[in-house]
Amino acid sequence: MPSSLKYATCPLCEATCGLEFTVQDGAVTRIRGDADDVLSHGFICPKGASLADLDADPDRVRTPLVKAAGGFEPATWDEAFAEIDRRLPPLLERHGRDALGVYVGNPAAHNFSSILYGRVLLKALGTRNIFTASTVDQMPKQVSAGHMFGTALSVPIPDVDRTDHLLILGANPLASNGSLMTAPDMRGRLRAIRARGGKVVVVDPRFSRTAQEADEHHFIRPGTDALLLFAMANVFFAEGFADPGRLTEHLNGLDDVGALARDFTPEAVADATGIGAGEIRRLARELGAARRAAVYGRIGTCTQEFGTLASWLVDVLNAITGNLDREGGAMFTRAAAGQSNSSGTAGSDRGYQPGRWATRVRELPEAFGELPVAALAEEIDSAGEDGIRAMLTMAGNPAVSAPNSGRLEAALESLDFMVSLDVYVNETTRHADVILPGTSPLRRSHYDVALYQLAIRNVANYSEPVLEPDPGVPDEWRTILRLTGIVTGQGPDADVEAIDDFVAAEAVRRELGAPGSRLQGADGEAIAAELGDRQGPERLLDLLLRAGPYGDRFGEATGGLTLRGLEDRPHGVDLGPLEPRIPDVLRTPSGKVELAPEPIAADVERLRAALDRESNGHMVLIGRRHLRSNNSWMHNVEKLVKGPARCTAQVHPDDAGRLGLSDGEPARVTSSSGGIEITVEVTEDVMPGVVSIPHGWGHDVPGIELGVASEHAGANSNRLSREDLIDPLSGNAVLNGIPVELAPVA
Ligand SMILES: Nc1nc2c(c(=O)[nH]1)N[C@H]1C(S)=C(S)[C@@H](COP(=O)(O)OP(=O)(O)OC[C@H]3O[C@@H](n4cnc5c(=O)[nH]c(N)nc54)[C@H](O)[C@@H]3O)O[C@H]1N2
Ligand SMILES: Nc1nc2c(c(=O)[nH]1)N[C@H]1C(S)=C(S)[C@@H](COP(=O)(O)OP(=O)(O)OC[C@H]3O[C@@H](n4cnc5c(=O)[nH]c(N)nc54)[C@H](O)[C@@H]3O)O[C@H]1N2
Ligand code: SF4
Ligand SMILES: [Mo]
Repeated sequence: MPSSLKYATCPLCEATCGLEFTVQDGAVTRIRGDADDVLSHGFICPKGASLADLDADPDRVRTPLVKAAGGFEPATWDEAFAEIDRRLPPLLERHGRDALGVYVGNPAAHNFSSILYGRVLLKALGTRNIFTASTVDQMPKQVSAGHMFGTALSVPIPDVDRTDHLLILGANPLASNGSLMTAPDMRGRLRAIRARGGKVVVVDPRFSRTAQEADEHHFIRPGTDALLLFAMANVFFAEGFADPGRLTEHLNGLDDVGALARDFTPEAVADATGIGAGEIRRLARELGAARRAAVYGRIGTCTQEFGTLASWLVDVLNAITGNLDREGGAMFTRAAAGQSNSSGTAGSDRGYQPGRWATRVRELPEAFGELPVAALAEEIDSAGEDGIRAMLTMAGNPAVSAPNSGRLEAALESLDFMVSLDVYVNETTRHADVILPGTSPLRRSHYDVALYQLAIRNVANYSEPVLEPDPGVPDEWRTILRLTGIVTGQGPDADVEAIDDFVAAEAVRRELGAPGSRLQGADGEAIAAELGDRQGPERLLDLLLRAGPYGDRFGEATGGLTLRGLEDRPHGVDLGPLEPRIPDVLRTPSGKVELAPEPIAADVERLRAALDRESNGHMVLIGRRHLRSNNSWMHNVEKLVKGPARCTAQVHPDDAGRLGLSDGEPARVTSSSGGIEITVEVTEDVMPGVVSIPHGWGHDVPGIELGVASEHAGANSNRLSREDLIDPLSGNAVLNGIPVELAPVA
């Protein structure tokens, strides 16, 4: 058979690179970056290049597994669903819908099936106990965006291709390939900023790969970004150049921010942050003087004690320097499909309403319909009669990714029943009673509904599957709808196609009825008919695209986007650079940017108390990412894990000397949650007083089926993180800045 070329978007991380696959005899023989991709222009990283290895991994689960006395047994789909039907509905009947907890992991956000059908299942489940990886990640940014702009994904994105000054805090896009910023090839884009005479500044407790590419790097004490950013804002107000420019008339609370910033002078924060007052003034003045500048903060500014405040202050600085919603500043993407800030009208909404319900034990509020995963273990082990008795995990590995893994693992083991939709038997799914396999990324279609809302250009790109489906592994939307059938009382053999027709009809109804809908007045029946023979996520996507801001509105807008049109453009469609969107992007009740939202302003008191905190000589733990890793789950690909061990504890030579630690030798790291043993790496790249350990490791627990990963086990840093440390406004876990002790292993 001659070989053929296929093009598909990589679903592994937020960069959404277009890849070119050479396919021969039903197998991928070569993977390259797609030079013609409208966004990535040929960029690829080692993970994307390993998609065929991931697909071929013999440990990848390809058949349902049901737990028996001696461990997991392969089962047919009918057997697996029959088992779920036998055990789950009676449990919900007896204890109520909230007896089921759900955890949705990161790959679900990159999965065309689960992003569109996950919400159908969650609604059908009717439980309030919904947890996701968002509360060990970006929830603080969503909360600040919700309060300031009205929706969770109204996140300003640095316009990196046009900016002259980029201030990066707590992000290492050269390793992570970017987050809340879909921008493949950040190395190239940072170099371009410098080549056009611009400046890149990185603030990070570690001299990261991104810092190496920058003009300037500043160490910062973990968890103190809000202090630094406030002090920069203070400089702008004190020197009289806080000026939102065009936005002035679209914004409330400028004076309030000035008042809140008053006490946070550069001198006041210098000790706490570890950055001198003179340096802070210079950083502020240079940011203000740049013709076009953007401030960008990511995981290091979110998964910390003041995550929401830091996330908010990033956009406060963007606003008061006149860079919010301006070319070369921080701008709002206008995604082609499925985003709440691209339909409807400004000022017509209720805005963000947090805290509609709360967890049972600590009464932590929900945010955007989910509860903090830091509370999951206690909701299982300490909520008594009201507690969670069963779990459903979808594409998530909370046993490794959530705080205090030791406690969470014990809680998972104590459940009455657990189902996992996943592709491996790992630290989490080993606790399940039934594992339902998901699909390989190469064997499913793809459209990145979520991440195109966060891209540095407006793009749309649909991919067909590269390879034929695995025999016996259905698309995940079918599995999700079959589960929906069970929890809605239709039994284990519900008519998936009929449920899907219902879902699609509902989606049409919603689109037509939405305020400001572009389909207002259209004939729903005709639209349903026109969506024609498609089913599953394709039918929903076609609807969302056609009803979206670039859509053909079912014939009303000639030349507009349709799925058919995207199918003919395998390299994607470029819909242009970001454009100013204020005020129409806003969904706050006032229709304005709320620069000093009341709940956020109220949290400033807590930050003030941090000003006087003395450094007590203890070490604090932070995380890091490596280019060849992906959270907890790609360590079973030999190509990615070979070479020097990446799960090490990086410490500064001063600390190593003081604590008696030696490079290459094991150390014991402990916190109030637990302890791990890990190899020490002595390096000046990490700030004194700080230890950097990547998360996602520790593949040495019994009962997992990860042959390669077990050989490169590493240690699970979340045995050290603490469920009691959260950012109160978002409920997000504090994963950076955790007090720990280090000692050599005798
Ligand atoms: N200490 C510390 N902890 C952290 C972080 C940190 O920086 N430091 N980072 C946090 C962040 S940002 C995140 S996003 C979370 C991630 O947390 P999780 O989402 O819980 O963990 P992942 O490691 O992404 O695990 C993904 C799971 O999905 C499965 N999977 C992969 N592909 C598919 C698929 O196509 N279908 C299905 N059904 N399953 C699939 C994998 O086998 C794995 O079990 O970790 C968080 N935890
Ligand atoms: N290769 C790879 N790529 C990934 C992932 C992966 O696991 N591996 N995970 C994906 C996911 S789920 C996400 S959310 C993104 C995350 O993407 P990024 O946010 O870019 O994540 P990191 O690379 O962990 O970079 C975080 C940086 O914050 C620093 N930091 C820690 N604490 C603080 C602090 O208090 N203040 C400041 N200023 N900095 C601090 C750390 O030293 C680190 O350099 O990456 C995604 N891409
Ligand atoms: S950067 Fe991300 S999207 Fe691009 S190839 Fe690598 S893993 Fe895939
Ligand atoms: Mo993440």
